[in-house]
Amino acid sequence: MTSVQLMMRYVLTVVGLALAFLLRAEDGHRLWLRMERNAAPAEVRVAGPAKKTVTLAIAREELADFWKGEERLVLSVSDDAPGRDGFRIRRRGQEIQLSSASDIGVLYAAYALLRRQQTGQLLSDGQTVEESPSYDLRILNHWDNPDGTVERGYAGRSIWKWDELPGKLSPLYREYARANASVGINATVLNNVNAKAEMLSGDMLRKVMAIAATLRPYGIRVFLSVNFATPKLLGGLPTADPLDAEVRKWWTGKVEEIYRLIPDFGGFLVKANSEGTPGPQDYGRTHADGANMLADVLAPHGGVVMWRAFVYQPSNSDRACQAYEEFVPLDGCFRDNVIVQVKNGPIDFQPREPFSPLFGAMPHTQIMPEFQITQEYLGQSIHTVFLATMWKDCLDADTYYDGGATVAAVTQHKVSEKSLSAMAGVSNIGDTVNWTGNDMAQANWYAFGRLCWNSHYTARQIAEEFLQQTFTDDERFVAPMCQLLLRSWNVAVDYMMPMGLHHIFAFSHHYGPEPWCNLEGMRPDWLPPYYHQADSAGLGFDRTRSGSDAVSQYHEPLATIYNDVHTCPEEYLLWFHHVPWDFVMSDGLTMWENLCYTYYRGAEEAARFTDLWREMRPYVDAERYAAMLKRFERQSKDAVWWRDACAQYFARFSARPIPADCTKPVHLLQDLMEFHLDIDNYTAADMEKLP
Ligand code: GCV
Repeated sequence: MTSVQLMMRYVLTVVGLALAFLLRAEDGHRLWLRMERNAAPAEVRVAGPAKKTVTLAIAREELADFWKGEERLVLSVSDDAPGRDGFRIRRRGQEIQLSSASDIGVLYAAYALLRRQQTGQLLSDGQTVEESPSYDLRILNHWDNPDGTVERGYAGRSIWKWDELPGKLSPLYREYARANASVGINATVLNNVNAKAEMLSGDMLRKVMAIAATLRPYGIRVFLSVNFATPKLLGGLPTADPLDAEVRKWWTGKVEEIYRLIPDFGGFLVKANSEGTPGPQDYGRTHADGANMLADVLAPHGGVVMWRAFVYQPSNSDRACQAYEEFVPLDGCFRDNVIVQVKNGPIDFQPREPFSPLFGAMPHTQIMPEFQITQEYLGQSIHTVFLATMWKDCLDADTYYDGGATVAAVTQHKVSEKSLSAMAGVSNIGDTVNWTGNDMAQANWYAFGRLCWNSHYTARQIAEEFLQQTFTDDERFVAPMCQLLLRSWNVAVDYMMPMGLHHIFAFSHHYGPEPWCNLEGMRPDWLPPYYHQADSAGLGFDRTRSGSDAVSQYHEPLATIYNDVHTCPEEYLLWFHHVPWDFVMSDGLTMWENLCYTYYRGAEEAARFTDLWREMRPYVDAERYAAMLKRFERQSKDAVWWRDACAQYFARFSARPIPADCTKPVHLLQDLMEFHLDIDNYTAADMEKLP
C-alpha cells in the first residue's frame, strides 16, 4: 500500500469513527419500529360507534405519538370498509381517513401509514390505498419449551417466562404483540411442536391465559402445540386412541376448560407420528382420524387444527416421498377446520429444496405452507441470509395443478372450494436484547409477516423497507445492503449445498459441514451419505423414474422436466439425479468443475459481504455495526470451512483434482474431519471455537 493510500484509509477511518459516534448507540431492541416520539401528540380522532375498543385506543395512541404529518387523522370502523382484516386509507385535503370493518383492520392501517412515513411513501391528495391480507391466519410457530429452552433457537432463551406467569407479565409480551401487529401477524403457537403434555395442565393454561390477554388487543390469537398422547400422559387414561369414547370425552373437557379461560383460543398444532412423537397410527388409525377427532372437539368453539405433514420413517422409501405417500390418499377426508401444514420442501428446511409436491396434490384439503424463520440450516444466528428470496421462490413456483397454479394460489385456495388459508413461520425470536441474535435476522421475521400479508410483494421491496426503517433511509446504505440481502440466500447455498445437494450438515446441531458423518447404528436417513450418495461414479440422489421416482409426485410437465438430467434445473440437479462427475453442464464445464467453482464463488462472495459491511460503517451506530461485523467475519470464515470441507471430501470420490485456478484450501480435510463442535444453544463465544 502506498503512503497516499495509507493516508486515505486513515482519514476514512477517522471520519467513519466520528460519524459512528454521532449516531446514537442502538441495541436493536426497537426492531423496525424506530420512529421518534412526538413532543406534542398529533391530531387523531376516532369516529363512529366502535370508539371504545382497546385496539382502537392503541391505533389512536400510535398515530398520536408517531405521526409527523400536518394532516388530521380520522379512524373509523365501518361496514362499507374492507373486511377480513383489510383496510382503506384515504387522503382528502388535510384529512387522512383510516377505515376498516374491524378495529384490528384500523390498527393495521395505522401501522401501514407509519410505515409509509418511515419509507417516504406519503399519500398525495385524493389518493386512496386499500389492502387486505393474502392469508387468513398469519402465524408464528414457537419451538419454545416449558423449561425456557428453545429448540433450534439461536437468540437466547424463550421470551415466555413460564416461572413468572401468570403473576408477572414481562414487558416483552406487549412489545412482541406490537411488532407482530405492525406487520400483520395475527396468531402465534406458544410452544414447541415436540410438545410436552404438561402444556395442557390447569396451571399452564392459566399462564397461557395471561399471555393471550396481553396479545389480544393487538389482534393476536394464541394456539398451542399438543402432544397427541396427552390423555394418557396427563389425563391418566390407558389409551390416546382417537376413536375411543373416553379419549374424545377427555379432549372435550380439556377444550372446554381452555375456552372458559381463553374465549378466542385459536386451536391446536399437532406433530403426530413424526420423529418419535405419538399419534393416531400408534392405534392403527390415520392422520385424518386423529386430526378430525380434535377438529370436532374444537369446532363448537371456532377452533382450528393445524396438522403437520412432516412425517417420515426409517424405511426403504425415499424420505422425500413419504409425506406425499401418507397424505395424498387422505385428500378430502379432513374436516373443514383442519389445515394440513406442509414444510416448503419435501425434506426439511434445507438451504435449497424444490417445493413440496403436496402443494397442488390435495385439492380437497386445506393446505398451508410452513417456513422456517429460524436459520437451523442456514448459519443460525451467525450468517446473514435473507429468506424472503427463498420463500418467494416457493410461493411463486408453479405446481401445474389443474393446468397451472402457484404454491401461493393453491394455499390461498384460489383454485379450490376451500376457504381457510394460513401460513406459518418457525420463529427466530428469543429473549436476547435484539430479539433474533443477529440484527439482520430481524429482516426474516419482518419479511415473513409482510409476505403473509401480501404474497405478491417482491423480496426487494421488503428488503428496502426493512433497511430503511431498521437502519437508515440513506441510499448509500440501503442500495448496497439491499443487494447484499437479495444475494445472500444464493451465496449461502453456493458455499453450503450447491446444485441440489442437501442435508450434509454436522450431526444434530446442524452448524457447519460434515458430509462424511456416518455414525454407526444411526438411522441412515439422519446421515449425510444417505443424501449425497457420493461414489466413484458420481454425486446426488437418484429420484428419477428409475430411482426413487420422487419426480412422479409432481404434475406434468414438471415430472418429465425433473426426470431428465438434461432439462432438470441445474439448481436441483443433485437433488433429483445421481450425476456422473464428468457430466457436462450448460456452461460447458463438468459437474465436478462446477461443484468446485460454485463452492469457491460462494466463499468469495461471503468475503465480499464483510468488505461491504466495513464500508457501511458511517451509516450504522457503533453497537450494531460491531456486532454485525463479527458475524460477517465469521460467516466468511465458515464459507471457507464449508468450501474446503466439501471440495476436498468429494474429491476423494471424484478422483479428480480441484481445478488449478482455485486457491489452495486453507484447511486440511483431515483436521476438519477431526473437529467436533459441541453446541447446544449457540452463544457468541462459540464463534471463537470454530475452524
Ligand atoms: C421441532 C427437524 C428439526 C427438529 C424439528 C423438526 C420438526 O428435524 O431438526 O428440531 O423439531 O424438524 O420440524 O418437527
